[in-house]
Amino acid sequence: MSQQNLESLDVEAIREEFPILEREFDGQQVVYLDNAATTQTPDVVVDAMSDYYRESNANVHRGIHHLSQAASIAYEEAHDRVADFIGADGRKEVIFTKNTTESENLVAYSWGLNELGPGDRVVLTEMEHHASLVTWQQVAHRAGADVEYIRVDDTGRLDMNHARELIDDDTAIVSAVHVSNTLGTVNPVTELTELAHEHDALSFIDGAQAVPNRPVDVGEIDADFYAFSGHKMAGPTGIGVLYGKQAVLEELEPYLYGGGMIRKVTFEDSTWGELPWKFEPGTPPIAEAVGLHAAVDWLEEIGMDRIEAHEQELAAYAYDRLTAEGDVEIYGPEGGPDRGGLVSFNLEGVHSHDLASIMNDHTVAVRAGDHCTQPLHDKLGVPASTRASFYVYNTREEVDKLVAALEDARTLFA
Ligand code: 7TS
Repeated sequence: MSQQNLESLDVEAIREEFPILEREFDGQQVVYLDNAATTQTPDVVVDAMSDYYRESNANVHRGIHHLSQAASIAYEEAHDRVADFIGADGRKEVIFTKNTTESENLVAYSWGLNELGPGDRVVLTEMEHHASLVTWQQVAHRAGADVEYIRVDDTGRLDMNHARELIDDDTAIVSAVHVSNTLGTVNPVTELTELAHEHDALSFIDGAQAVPNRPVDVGEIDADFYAFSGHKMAGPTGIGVLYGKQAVLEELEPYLYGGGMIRKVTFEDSTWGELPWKFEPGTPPIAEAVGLHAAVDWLEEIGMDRIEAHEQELAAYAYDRLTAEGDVEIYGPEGGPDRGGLVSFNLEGVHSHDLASIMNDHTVAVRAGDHCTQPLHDKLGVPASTRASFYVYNTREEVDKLVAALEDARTLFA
């Protein structure tokens, strides 16, 4: 995107909606570059949630009274808004969960434990987050199914020839991350879904690092399932989304049982209510749904294509600046269309935890560790990495502060 278009994204005005970005520690303003873990929350989202508690708080789906009706409508409308945002066919395809991890577990338990068996193959990628990798691995173990991993090549991209070899008629599901939270790679998820469908397998896409940062249309991708979290997209913690194709969800057994999800209960047995409530027993995250609705409104007002372009520009800038340092190893593709807005790296001779600690002395907030991708780090041959991840409110000056902090780390540790 051109500099002119970037300027049309008024980052300074956006930053004013986030008072937390003005916080200072030891007299230095925080530089928040840990957005892949959790993004900050704009005032409109905080206000929407506190207005809900002040004006409409009650339990949903139960009451005849005014407040319960107001809460129910707000909760249902949040489903509609999210459905519209990701191109789903309405609220029946949008299940609210706690987070991406729970969305993964819902499908793995409900579909996987019932449908997988010996001889079946679950195909993952080597860059899966543990939310997907551990969940499918453990459910496959219990079901007696095999797990295979699509290789990551030297550039940090998926080896699609290997994908074509692995995805065969024994494959029951392909579960792939849309954008890697460690490598930043944007994966060809439509192609992977097509491959899965050619072999009558299902496809599950982990969109935790995609939906917050780029336009996503689940209809275009055609995946059977797609998951993401509210707290990585300017929304609150405590709410996640599982999109599922209605026809697939209708066939699925519930994962959790209880109140609010049933049609008829006798002492002997029970039948299930309509989608999506069949998968949302108990009191759901109502205020969080209201907050997520506000976050989606806020993101769309800015424009997902502009958010994507802004992050790509920052990631490319960070990639170039870090490469120019000479003693920094960066993982994943070069800055460009198939890299999302994050950069993981190591400074020669310095452990990532030490580096993150030096960064913190400069009030630069980055992540150090394996980012819940241990097997991928094993493959990269490093125990950990340092990750800077960007959002719509970050600036080039903040990238400069990150790079400037490297000098201290060299002096102290290298
Ligand atoms: N999938 C991906 C690709 C992720 O990046 C994360 C969280 C998850 C799933 C799990 O999301 P949750 O909301 O259920 O926790 N990733 C990170 C991270 O990179 N650092 O902290 C959390």
